[in-house]
Amino acid sequence: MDARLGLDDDTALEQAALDVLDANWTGSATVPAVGRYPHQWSWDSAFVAIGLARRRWSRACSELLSLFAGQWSTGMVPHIVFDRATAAAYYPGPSLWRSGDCAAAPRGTLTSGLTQPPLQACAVWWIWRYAADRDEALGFVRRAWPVLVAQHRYLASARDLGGEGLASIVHPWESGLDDSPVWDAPLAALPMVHYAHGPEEWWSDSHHDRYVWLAMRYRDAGYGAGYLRDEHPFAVEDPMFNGIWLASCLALANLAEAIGADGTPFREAVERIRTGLLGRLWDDAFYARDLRAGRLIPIRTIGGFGPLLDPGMPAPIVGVLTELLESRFLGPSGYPVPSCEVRALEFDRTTYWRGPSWVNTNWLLRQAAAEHGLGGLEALLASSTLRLVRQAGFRECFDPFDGMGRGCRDFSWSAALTLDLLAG
Ligand code: 2M8
Repeated sequence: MDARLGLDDDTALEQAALDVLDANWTGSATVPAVGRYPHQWSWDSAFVAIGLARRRWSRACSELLSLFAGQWSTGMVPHIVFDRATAAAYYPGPSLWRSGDCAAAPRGTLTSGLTQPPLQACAVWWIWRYAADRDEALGFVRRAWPVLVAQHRYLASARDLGGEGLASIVHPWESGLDDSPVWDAPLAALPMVHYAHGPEEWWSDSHHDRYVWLAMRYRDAGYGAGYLRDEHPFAVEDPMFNGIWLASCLALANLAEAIGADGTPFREAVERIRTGLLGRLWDDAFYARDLRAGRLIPIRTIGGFGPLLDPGMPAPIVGVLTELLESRFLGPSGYPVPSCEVRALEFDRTTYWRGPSWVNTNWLLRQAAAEHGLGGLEALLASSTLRLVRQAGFRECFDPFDGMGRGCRDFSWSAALTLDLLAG
């Protein structure tokens, strides 16, 4: 299903989105796309739950609970929870991660050893916010609460590799913006490696080999926190990951009120992350910091707008970011928002996170615009995203110049967030 969906008919568009989500539902979770992504991914599931919260409330809860079953005893929520039935259909699968050999991994559930942007508390907030039955919602939030608290503790301890309040990612896959040009330099600093692996049409061999090599090194070090801190060769403080973490801390502070818990630690975490973002990642825009090279990575991508998710970002910074977004991302593209600055040498309109526009990052930026009272931007991001899916279907990503669909068809977060955008 990827024919033009009809420009005006919201009901048909909504039904088409629900059909995609039903087709991608395994009975316990939603796969990002049947075939190419046959397991449960962490931030994908958070986006799916957000989209379902106003349409299939109970399923939104089940989606997250299924992901939470993969949580490690360290508190880490893994980036993939594998479906044993389709284990061989995706590379790298459980045999690369070998989570079963790691004492911290859950028993009976196979997962990857990495995490992804921690959007889950925001998704739980969405579910709370749109619940019809308060008692049922309270029951769900109480179940999710210890998982989220442990997840956030893990980020603040094991992942504060720079010691200044920000969480580090230790693999490009943890960013969710996998092949972003931001990772080119830290990847180039790794030794040359070659592995035989499954067919890949997305990456150059050397990049993918390095992804696999990094994952194997971390695995062979027993996924230890000490190894990450002292030896792991890839450690980056990413503005999108940390902006999402901050937004989730705010959600936890709000959820604390709902269940009568203490929200103070999460409000303090918001302050700490904001200070880290401004002190460590801000220059003339937000950039990722390569901890191993000890420098900012001077490439402007969609990731640099993550800190806008903070409603407390100082107004002058919001002004600079808005200007940057309009002049170098929105203006030059017909179908925003490109994942890389259009005039950058690294920009590539055809390749995944190196140029194409994505529904999830559009949705995040729309949330950010709403937080800062930027009504025009909010409306533009909503309408241009709906225009993309109406014209090209629920594709994985889109050409930022002509809106052509790229990557998978019937992609879950594109469908789910369409539901949320239609609901206003
Ligand atoms: C992409 O990432 C996976 C690896 O995790 C892949 O390329 O195979 C990214 O777009 C990521 O953000 C997303 O969560 C995942 C599943 O949709 O696909």
